[in-house]
Amino acid sequence: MVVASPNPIRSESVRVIELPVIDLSAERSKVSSLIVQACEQYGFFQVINHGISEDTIARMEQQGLSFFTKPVCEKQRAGPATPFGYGRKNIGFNGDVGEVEYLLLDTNPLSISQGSYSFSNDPKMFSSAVSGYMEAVKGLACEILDQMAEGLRVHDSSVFSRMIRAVESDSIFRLNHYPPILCKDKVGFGEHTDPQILTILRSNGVPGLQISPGDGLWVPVPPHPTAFCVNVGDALQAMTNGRFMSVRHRALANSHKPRMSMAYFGAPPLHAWLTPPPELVTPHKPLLYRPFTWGEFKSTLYSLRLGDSRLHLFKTF
Ligand code: GA4
Repeated sequence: MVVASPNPIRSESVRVIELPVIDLSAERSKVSSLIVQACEQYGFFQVINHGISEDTIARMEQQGLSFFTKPVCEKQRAGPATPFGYGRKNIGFNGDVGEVEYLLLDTNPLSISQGSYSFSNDPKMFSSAVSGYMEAVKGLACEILDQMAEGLRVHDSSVFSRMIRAVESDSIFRLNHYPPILCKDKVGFGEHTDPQILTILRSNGVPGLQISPGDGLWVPVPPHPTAFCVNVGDALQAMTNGRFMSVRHRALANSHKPRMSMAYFGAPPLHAWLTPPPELVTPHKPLLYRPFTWGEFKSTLYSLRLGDSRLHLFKTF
């Protein structure tokens, strides 16, 4: 459904789309076809009845919020975000900035259990909240990826989930904090697509996320009280031979309330090849991107700016 909405950034058109809210407890074949439809149409959808307990989410949210309320010098004890640690304003290495501070964490279970997390008042509690949350969102991401493969009628239904289940998976976890900014409609995190396979996002109920369906419009995604927001990343667009869309999105800072989002980015191992399963390459749908590894894609994206398109550099024609 499309409805008119007041324009949050002057000179830009905005509309409201109700993103599909998919009930994961519904009948499996129905769920998988709804997921495929959403990925083809929007590249984004929300999931409810996802099986992740409120307690697991609340524990992580509470640890994240208590980290961001610390003075900057204490947050800096997490080290610089190169690749894991605390960062503020600067995004990536090529001059992108935003009204955001963040904590980037490794998702590897060994790194979590051995991580020192000395920046936290209670490092053990922090580590247990992260490992509980990681296990849960990774499980959810794998379940959704399996349903995608089933909905696409791909014979090997774990073809996508296998990549993020792998011990050497390059998945990361990011906590973003957008302090309230009096000046209205400031961009907290500039427009970009997510490079990985799948993103599982949860925010603290404060609006800010917007997606761009590609026609120059920005569409706010109002926060849902219990859902996770799921989106397709560049790697999945390549592995579905362009059937699923990795859609540009951004986050605005709120003028009243602090916004915190928690994003799990499910990624393949560095050596994994991002090629589509055979069923998705046909004479009518020839191979859209040349084969490349996640490692190669990752070095390309870190040489570019946040808002740059990257996948087209790998196109076959
Ligand atoms: C966007 C998605 C994730 O937040 C992220 C970001 C990464 C970073 O902040 O270091 C990147 C950005 C993200 C894409 C282009 C490059 C890399 C900043 C940047 C300019 C952690 C990721 O994997 O890619």
